[in-house]
Amino acid sequence: MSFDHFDYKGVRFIQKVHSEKSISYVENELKVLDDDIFNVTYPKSGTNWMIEILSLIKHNGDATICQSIPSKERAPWQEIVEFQEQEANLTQPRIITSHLPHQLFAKSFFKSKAKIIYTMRNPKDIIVSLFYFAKIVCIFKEYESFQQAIEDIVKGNALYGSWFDHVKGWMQMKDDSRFFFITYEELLKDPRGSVVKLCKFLGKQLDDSQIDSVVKHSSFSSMKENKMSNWTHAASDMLDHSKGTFLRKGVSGDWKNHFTVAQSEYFDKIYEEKMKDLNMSFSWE
Ligand code: PPS
Repeated sequence: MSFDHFDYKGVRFIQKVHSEKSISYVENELKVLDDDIFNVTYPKSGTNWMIEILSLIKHNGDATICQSIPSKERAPWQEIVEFQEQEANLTQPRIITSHLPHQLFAKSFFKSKAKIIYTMRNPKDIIVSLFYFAKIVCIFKEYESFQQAIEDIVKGNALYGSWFDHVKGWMQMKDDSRFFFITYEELLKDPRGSVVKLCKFLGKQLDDSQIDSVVKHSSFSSMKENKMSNWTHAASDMLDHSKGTFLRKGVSGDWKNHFTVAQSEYFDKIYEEKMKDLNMSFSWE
């Protein structure tokens, strides 16, 4: 995927969406509040799914807000140029989304009691998701081949830099009580159990029917139907809706339909080398 980009402290950003000023604002000026909830991910890891879950938890399972306010306004991306305008409209506890790597995150977070939820996904499925995403985002040039999409992740040339560095950077916080990490695969396997764990982490007490409502309204089928969550509200010069849908397949393991055996072995070898110092295993392994 190619796009007009600039690098900020070695990380790749999108010219039309970010600016040095908008990233530096988050890094150095954003005033993090103690009850802020940050939804942090590498792109295509389940960001929008977590926005929906957190929005529903915040509103005790009531889907009214999710069905009336677009996800990008309910839980805006803090590093984009429009964020400062959107920030003014957020109600507490604020849900703020970010794809920023650990080293560029808001300095004031580290002195606060705010919380981070970090969602990870099998990088092979991220590659597949990105491959299709590149077809619908107007400012991206489509990949010429699937191998190119693999190389983008392997070489750290995709947006927001290296997936490996992103995960390793954020995992430095794995034992911090303000940090909760979960995988896309766990969310798929046990959505209700995941919501219960999230509520516990957030100190939110929901009864059984409220939890059921969170699970129901954040399901792939509900989100695909919900115009406020499925990105059909995005302007046609941003997403080309004739080329695909944002909520594409919503499964794990689709990589098996796209990687050749050789590509899978190539990626596994690089994965092993780059992740060996982390000493952690994830649910997709
Ligand atoms: S982005 O552009 O970085 O914000 O994308 P992100 O939201 O992180 O990831 C998009 C993928 O998440 C899938 N998705 C879901 N899967 C299961 N259940 C639910 N509710 C759900 N919501 C979003 C979405 O379909 C993209 O994955 P793929 O594999 O492309 O389908």
